Amino acid sequence: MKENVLQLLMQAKDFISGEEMSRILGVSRTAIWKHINKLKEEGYTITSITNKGYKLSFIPDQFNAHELQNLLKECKLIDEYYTYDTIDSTNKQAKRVAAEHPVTSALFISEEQTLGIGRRGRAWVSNAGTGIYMSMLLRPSIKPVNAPMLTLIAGLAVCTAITELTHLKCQIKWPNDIVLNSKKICGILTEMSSEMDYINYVIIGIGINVNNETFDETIEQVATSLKLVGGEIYSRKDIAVGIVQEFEKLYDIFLKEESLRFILDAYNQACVNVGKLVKVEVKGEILIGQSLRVTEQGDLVVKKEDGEELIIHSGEVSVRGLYGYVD
Ligand code: BT5
Repeated sequence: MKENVLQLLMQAKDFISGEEMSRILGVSRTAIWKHINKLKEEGYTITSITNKGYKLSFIPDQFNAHELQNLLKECKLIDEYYTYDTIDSTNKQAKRVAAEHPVTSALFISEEQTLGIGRRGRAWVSNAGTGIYMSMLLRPSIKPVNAPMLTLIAGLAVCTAITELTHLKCQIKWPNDIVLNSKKICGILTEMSSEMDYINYVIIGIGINVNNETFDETIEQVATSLKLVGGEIYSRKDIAVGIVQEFEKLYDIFLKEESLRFILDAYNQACVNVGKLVKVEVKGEILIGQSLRVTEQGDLVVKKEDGEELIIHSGEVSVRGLYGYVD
């Protein structure tokens, strides 16, 4: 009900009376008043004037499903929105919802994660209120083998949206990190449920350090935030909305082409690996070489010292100069 009161306040251009809200929502004026007070406690500024009613004049930077839906009303990508104060992992929650209920597409965002996950069982540190922890549940009609390309599409969308909104020049570290000043500000985890030739669903999880001021010792050498680099507090909501909008533009084209050809120039320009010395772990073996480019299938081409070019599909890649790798 509180969400419905908020939605009416957001829809009203000016004041809306308690009487009108109680009529629309079928509850008493006292109930409306109680929900208004709860919203005020959560940081919303709501002006009230006798005989005129209530007017919403400030919205805090917290995620709210109705508000996101409203901000993304032009967006065709997402059917349902779910927001949480706390959750184990938005990727895990997306999987649970996908299993229980036949939703086509959805966006999950939480203020914090208690068990945020990275690739290969690693953890994603997800402190309350400072970052963006979001997952998109999608059901693309593409070949399962092409699904990993969605990580690269998401990476470019995050990089473009952040650069546009903050004017901070971030770069992509193939295949799933976004870096700023040689440290990690974002990680992307794409998971899939599929059969041999059919995708049941894909979940694209995105974690971004936005207004963090410190990091615990497990990640302080590798992590930074937009605030630490830009010196400002940034709106998590604007960034999350900007990413979904940017992702939708690229995703629509990708569904038709099932290739990364259309973003290749932009991707390679934004990709911090290109031209750098990299250490790649492939099936337990460490290879050192120079990264040349990312291909339209989303692979990284690395030239070894003997001149042989390797096509890397996935794996652990350390880029010289990043996250403390200097030798
Ligand atoms: C990733 O894994 O970078 C993917 C992270 C995806 C997180 C999102 S948040 C929303 C959604 N829900 C989830 O539960 N997950 C997704 P990987 O490449 O394996 O990198 C993990 C490594 O990044 C860790 O071992 C740390 O070294 C480092 N790390 C962990 N938390 C970090 C943070 N907040 N900022 C920067 N680096 C971090």
